[in-house]
Amino acid sequence: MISGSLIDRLLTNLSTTCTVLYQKQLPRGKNCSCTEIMKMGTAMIYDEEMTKYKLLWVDPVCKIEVPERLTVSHEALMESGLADRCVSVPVREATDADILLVHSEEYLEAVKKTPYMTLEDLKEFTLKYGDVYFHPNIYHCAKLAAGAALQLVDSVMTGKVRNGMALVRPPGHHSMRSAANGFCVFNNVAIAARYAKQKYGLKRVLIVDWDVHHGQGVQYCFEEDPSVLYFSWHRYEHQKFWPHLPESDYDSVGKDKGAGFNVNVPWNKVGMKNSDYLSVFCHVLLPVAYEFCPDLVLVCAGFDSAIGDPEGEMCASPDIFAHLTHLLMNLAGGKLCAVLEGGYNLTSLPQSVCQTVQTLLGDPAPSPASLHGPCESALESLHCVRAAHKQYWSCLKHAAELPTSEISTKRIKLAEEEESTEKGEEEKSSKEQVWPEPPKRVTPPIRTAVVLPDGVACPDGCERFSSSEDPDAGIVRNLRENFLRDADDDAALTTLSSLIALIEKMEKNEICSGLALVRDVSMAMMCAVQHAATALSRRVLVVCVGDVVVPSADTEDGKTLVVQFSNKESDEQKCKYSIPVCLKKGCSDVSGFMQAVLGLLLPLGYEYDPSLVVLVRMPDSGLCDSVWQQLTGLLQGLAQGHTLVLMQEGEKTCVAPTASSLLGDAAPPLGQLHAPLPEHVEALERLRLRLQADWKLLQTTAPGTG
Ligand code: SS9
Ligand code: ZN
Repeated sequence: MISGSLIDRLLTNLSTTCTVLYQKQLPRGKNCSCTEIMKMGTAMIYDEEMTKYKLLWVDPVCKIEVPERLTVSHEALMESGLADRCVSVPVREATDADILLVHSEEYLEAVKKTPYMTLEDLKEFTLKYGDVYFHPNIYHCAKLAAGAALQLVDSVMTGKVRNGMALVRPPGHHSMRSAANGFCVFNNVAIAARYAKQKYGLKRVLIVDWDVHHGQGVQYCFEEDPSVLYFSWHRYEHQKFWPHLPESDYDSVGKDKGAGFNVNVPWNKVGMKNSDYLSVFCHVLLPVAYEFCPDLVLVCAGFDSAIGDPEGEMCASPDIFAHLTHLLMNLAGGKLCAVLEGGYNLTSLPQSVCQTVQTLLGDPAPSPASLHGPCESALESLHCVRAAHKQYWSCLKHAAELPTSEISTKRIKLAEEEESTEKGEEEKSSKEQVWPEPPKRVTPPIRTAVVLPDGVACPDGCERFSSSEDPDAGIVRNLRENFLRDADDDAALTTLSSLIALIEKMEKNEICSGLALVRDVSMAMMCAVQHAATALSRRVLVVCVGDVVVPSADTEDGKTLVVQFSNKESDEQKCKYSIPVCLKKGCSDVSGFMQAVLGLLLPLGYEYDPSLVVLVRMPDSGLCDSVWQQLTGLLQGLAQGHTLVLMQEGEKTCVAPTASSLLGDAAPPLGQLHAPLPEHVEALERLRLRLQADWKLLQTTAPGTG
C-alpha cells in the first residue's frame, strides 16, 4: 500500500513533466527522484516504416529476410503488455555524418542512388555484394535502422532510460566500410559505438554479438581499436558455414593495439544448447568483460541463435536470452542497448525478443531449462578461445594452452566432416524443431520484503515484512527446540518465524526476494535452510561470504548446495554439495573474488538450478559494497530471483545497497580489474578442476585435448 503521505511526497518530488512522461516507469510505488525513475526505464524503438521493403525477385538465400520479422516481434511485445511498460522512443534518420563514422563516402553515395533505380538496376547493384538485396525503400529504412540505434544510445546516455531495445530492419553487423552484405546495408551497431564514443566521450564500449552469424563488419571496423571490445559467437563448422572466413576463427584476436579486443567463439557443430551458451558467457565473455569494464554495452541482438532458426540450426531455447541479457545488465552500470540483427524463425524470434525486453524491464529471469554441461565441440571451442586470449587478459592467464592438435582442429576436421556431410544433410532437412512456448513470467506483487529491527528504516521500494498470522505451533516448537537456546527469547522467535513466513511467500511467488538483519546469522541461516529444504522440499543454494558456521549434515542429499567464501583454509571439501572457496588473502582481491563468482559460483548455481538462494554476509566478509552488489545482482538470475539475504544486525549501512540490488538496480561498475592474486588464481583453478567431474558447467577443456 502506498500511504497518503508517500503520495504527497512523491508528487512534490517530481516535476509535472517528469510525472507525465515517466509515470508508467514508476518503479517502486515509493518516493523517488526523477533520476531514480529514469534509471529504471526501458526504451523500445520501433517504426512500421522499416517493414516497408522486401525482396522483389526470386532468391532462395534472401527469402528469409521478410518484413514479418519485425511485425511479429512488435505484435508479441504489444500482446504481452511489455510494449506498454517501455518508454517508446521515436526513430530518426541517421545523418550522412553518422553513416560516415563507419562507411566510405563512395559507398554512401552509391546507396543513395538506389531509391531511384529500376528493378533491373537494383538487381545489378545487388550483385556487387554478397547475400543481400536492395529495394527502392531500403536506403530510407537503413537510415532509420542506424538512426534507431543512435536514438537508443542517446536515450541511455542522457539517462532518459536505463537500457533499451531497437527493433530494426535492415540488420547491420555484416555490412562493411564499402559494402553491403548478409542482408545488412549500414552497420547500425558499429555506427552507434563510434557515435557513443564521440558524443559522450566514452573510453570503452563492449559489443556483444549473440547473433548466430559472425559480424565480420563489426570486427573489421574495430580490429585495431582497443577502446571497443567485440565479442561474437557464430556458427562456423570449420569455415564451412557462411561467410566462410578464416578470420572468423578463434585466433583472430584483433590487430596491433587492438590485439585481445576481438573475441571470436566459433561453433563447429550445429545444435548448440543453453549449456553451451551459458558456459561461454561464464568462462570467456563475462570474465573478459568485467576486466575490460565498459562504459556502455551494445548488443548485436540477433535471434537466429535460438532454436528453430533455419540459418543457425541451434537448439538454445528462447528463454536463454533472458539469462544472456541479465548477465550483461550489471556491466556499465546497467547501460545496455540491444539492437536487432538476425532471427528468421517467426515463432522463436518474437519469443526471444520478449524474453530480452522483459529482462531489460527488470523482471526476474525464468529458471533455465535443464543444463547438462557443454557438448564436446563447444568445449573444444571454449578451450581454443581461452588459450588464444590468455596472453591478453589476466582473468585467462591460467587457462590451458592450445590443444597440441591445434592444426588438426582447424584443417583435418574440415576434411573429415566433408566426407560425412551428405548423410548429415539428409538428417537435418527432415526434422522440423518443436519446442514449448516459454511460460509467462509472472512477477510477484512484492519485489523485495525486509525483516529489520525496529530502529532501521525500510529502504525505498521495499516492503517491511512481519508474519501477520501466528506461526504454526509445530514450527514454533521446532524453532524453540532446535534453534533458540534461550527458551523465552521472544524477539528471536519473532524474527525466525518471520523468516519462515517470508520463505513460504517466496515459494508461493507472492514475494520475489527478501532481506533480513538478524542477531545471529548462523542460526537464521540454518533455520531458513532447514525450512526450505526439509519442510518445503526445495533445492537451496547457500552462498556465504565470510566465516560462518555452515550446516554440513544436510548437504549430502543434494537438497542444499553450500558455497562458502572465506579466507580460512578449510578442510577438504566434504561432498559435491559443500564447497569451500578459500581466498586466503581475503575478498579484498576484487579480481580474484569476481573470478570465483563468474567462473565457479555462477556455473555451479546454474547447473544446480535452485528454487531458493540464501545469501549470507558476515561482518568480516571484507567485501566492499560494489562487489557485494555485483554478487547479489548476478545471483538474481537463479531461482527466478528468489534470494533471501541474511546479514548481521550491525550491518545497517549495507541494507540500502543490498536492497537496491535485490530490487533490480544495476550494480555500480568495479573499474578495470587488475590481475587477481596468483595464489588465489591457483586455488580457484585447483578447485574448479577438482569439481568439474561432478559439475559439468565448470569444464573449459574438451576431454583428450587438455
Ligand atoms: C547460408 C547463407 C547465409 C546470409 C545470412 C545473413 C544473416 C544475417 N545459409 N546468408 S543476420
Ligand atoms: Zn545472423
